[in-house]
Amino acid sequence: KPRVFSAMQPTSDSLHLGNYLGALVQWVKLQDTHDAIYGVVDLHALTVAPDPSELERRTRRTAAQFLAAGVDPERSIVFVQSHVPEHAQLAWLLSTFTGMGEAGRMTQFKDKSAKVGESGTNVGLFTYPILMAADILLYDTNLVPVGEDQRQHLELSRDLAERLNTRLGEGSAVVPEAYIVKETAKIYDLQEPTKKMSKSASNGKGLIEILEDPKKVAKAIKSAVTDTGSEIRFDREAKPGVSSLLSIYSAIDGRSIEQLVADYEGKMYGHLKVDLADAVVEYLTPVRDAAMEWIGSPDRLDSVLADGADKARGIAQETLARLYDRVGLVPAT
Ligand code: AQP
Repeated sequence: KPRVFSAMQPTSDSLHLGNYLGALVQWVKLQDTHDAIYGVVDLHALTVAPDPSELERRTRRTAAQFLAAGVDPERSIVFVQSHVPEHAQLAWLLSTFTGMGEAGRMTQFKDKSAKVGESGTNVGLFTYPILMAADILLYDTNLVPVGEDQRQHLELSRDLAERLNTRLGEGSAVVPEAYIVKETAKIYDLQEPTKKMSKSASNGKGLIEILEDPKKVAKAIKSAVTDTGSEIRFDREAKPGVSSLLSIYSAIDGRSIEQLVADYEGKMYGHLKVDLADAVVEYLTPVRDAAMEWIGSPDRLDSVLADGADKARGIAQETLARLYDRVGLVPAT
C-alpha cells in the first residue's frame, strides 16, 4: 500500500474547523487505501515557546482529537514526534542539503516572524520547514494530506527528496505528493473571510473550535460577517462571507454548493446561518464527545501513543540508517 503521512502541532486545546475539514477528514478517509502515519508534532510547537504544562496537555488533547475524528490506531500509526528521535536527526542532515536562499523564501516564516519582529523570532521557526521535510521523508511518504497553507513547505520536501536522490543515488528518498482537496483546502475566518481560519491569527471570534461549547459554536456562526446585498450565491471575490459559509456547509452536509444555492434561493443570510449553526453543532457533537472520552482516559491514550511510537520508530530507524550510510557516516557498531 502507498504510504500517507501528516501531522498537526499541539498549539491549542482544540483543533479548529479548518484543521478538521482541511486535513483531518482526509486523514480518516485515506486510511482505507493507504498505510497511514499521523503525528502530533510537539517539536514544531516548541518554535512558539509554549508554556511547558500547556504543551503537555495540548499534546494529549491533539492526539485525542485525531482518534475522536476516526483515526483508527488498529490500522494507522498515531504517535508523538519527540518519541521518535530520528525526526530531529534527519532534520539536521537535511539542513545541510538546504540552501540559505531556499529556506529564506518560505512565506509562512516571513509572515509569522513579521508579526513578532526579529527579536521575537527564533532559528527553529526559520528551520521549521526542514524539520517538516524530515517528518515526511523519514517514512518514505507518497502522499501528504494538508491544507493550502502547507503547499510551499511540501514543495521544499519534494525538492529535498529529489536532491537526495541526485546527490546520494536513486532510492535515497521517496518524493512525496501533496494531497490538497480543493473544496476544503482553505477554510476562512468567520470574522475576516478573506483570511484563513487560524489558531494564531484570529481574534478568536472568527474561529470554530471543535471542542467548544455548542452554544458558542452556534453563536460564532450566527455572528459571522456577511456581505452587502442579500443574495445567497457563491462568489469568493464579491461575497467572501457567504461563500465561505457555503463551503463549510457543503463540506459537512454533502450537498454541493450549487444545490445549496438552489435550496436557499430567495432566503436571507439569517436563514443560512441558523441552519448552518445547527448542522455544525450536530456534526461536531459526536467528535467532541469521543474526544472528551479519550481525554478522560490518559492511560489508554498514552498506551496508544507508546504503541504508535514503537511502530513509527521501526520505520524511521531504517530510513535514517540508509541515509546516514549514503552520506558516509560510519555506523556505530
Ligand atoms: N483554515 C484552514 N483551512 C484548511 N486547512 C487548514 N489547516 C490549518 N488551517 C486551515 C491545515 O491543518 C493542519 C494543521 O497544521 P498545523 O498544526 O501545523 O497548523 P497550521 O498549518 O500552522 O495552521 P493553524 O492550525 O491555524 O495554526 P497557525 O495559527 O499556526 O497558522 C495542516 O494540514 C494545515 O494545512
